[in-house]
Amino acid sequence: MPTTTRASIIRQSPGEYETVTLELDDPKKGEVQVKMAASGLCHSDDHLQTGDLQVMTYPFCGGHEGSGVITKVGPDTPGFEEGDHVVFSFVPSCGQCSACRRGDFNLCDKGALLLVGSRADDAEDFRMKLDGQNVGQMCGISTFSEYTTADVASVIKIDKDIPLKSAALVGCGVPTGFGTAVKAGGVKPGDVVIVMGIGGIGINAVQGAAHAGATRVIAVDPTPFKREMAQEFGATDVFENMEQATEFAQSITEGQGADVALVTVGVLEADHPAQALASIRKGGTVVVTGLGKMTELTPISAFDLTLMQKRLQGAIIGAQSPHSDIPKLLRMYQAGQLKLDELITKEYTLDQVTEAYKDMHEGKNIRGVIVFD
Ligand code: CXF
Ligand code: ZN
Repeated sequence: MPTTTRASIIRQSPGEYETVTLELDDPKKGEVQVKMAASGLCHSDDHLQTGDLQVMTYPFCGGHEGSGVITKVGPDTPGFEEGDHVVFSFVPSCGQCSACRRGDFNLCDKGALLLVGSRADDAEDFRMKLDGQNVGQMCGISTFSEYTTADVASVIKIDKDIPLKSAALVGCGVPTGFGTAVKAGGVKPGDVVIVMGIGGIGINAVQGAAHAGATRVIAVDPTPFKREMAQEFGATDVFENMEQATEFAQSITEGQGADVALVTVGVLEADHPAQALASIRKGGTVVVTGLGKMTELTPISAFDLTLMQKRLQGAIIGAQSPHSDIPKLLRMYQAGQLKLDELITKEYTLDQVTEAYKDMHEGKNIRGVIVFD
């Protein structure tokens, strides 16, 4: 018996989120159904509204960062049962494909259809319907919905004493930002690090860089509120723009520049990677994590790359391994070593997605979160 669920969808891109009632499949083999407790409002779901990120199916149900409680389990879901508390990872990780077998769990082959929003093994098979029409699930999970059904490759069981509202954030923003610094960026004790853009990702890059022992965590954002937040999460220095940050990094490194620059802007523009490359020292690393118009090309200085031996690294979910690194982040939270509660600026209802993204664009939020009844 399919479940009905209220959910926030987009009918085209550019477009706007609206709340509708969908029919949701019961879990099939390897799937669970979850009653959502909370969903983070990541900038990537807004990229669907602006059209920067184009998906392959419309309507499309948003949301890729969330937590909840299992209501139904399908066959072949060992280790999961009704009542389990879970968080979703926005990338699945099956443990069996060639990417997982070589240890690149964040690059799992099951992620190939994330922007189709169908089941991972069949681009025509969808778990959500609107009046009989297929609805794509954002990243195969769709957390902007009272209930959702997903592959266990995207689901991580968590301790029941972790507040679900804060736990939701370890599905995207926290591992993406933290991993951008500690894994993809390889920040080391004593490093000088520039974090370019302080939103839900950049703030966690700041906390990751501070955690990894960077002596200077230089946060760059034009919004005063974001710069203040960055300081609360471990930034040692804050600037409005990259020119100022680069000049400062050079001034404390005998003119060399930062060791690592992390591009965590909300909307990636063509010249951002080059700006970041100009801010680092010879042999330093730039990590590009922000999303923008995904069809756009980015001009890069071959001089910087070849003769200065600079490294330009992309990262998805901060190059973290979802099924091992997400539980680690939650253990750090439980041990008081990672801030999660403080990331949440404002709570919204499911019907307030558009309003939440308006607040985000006005620079009012680090992370808005939908809290379900
Ligand atoms: C994005 C990456 C592109 C697909 C949607 C999710 N990552 C994090 O927000
Ligand atoms: Zn996200």
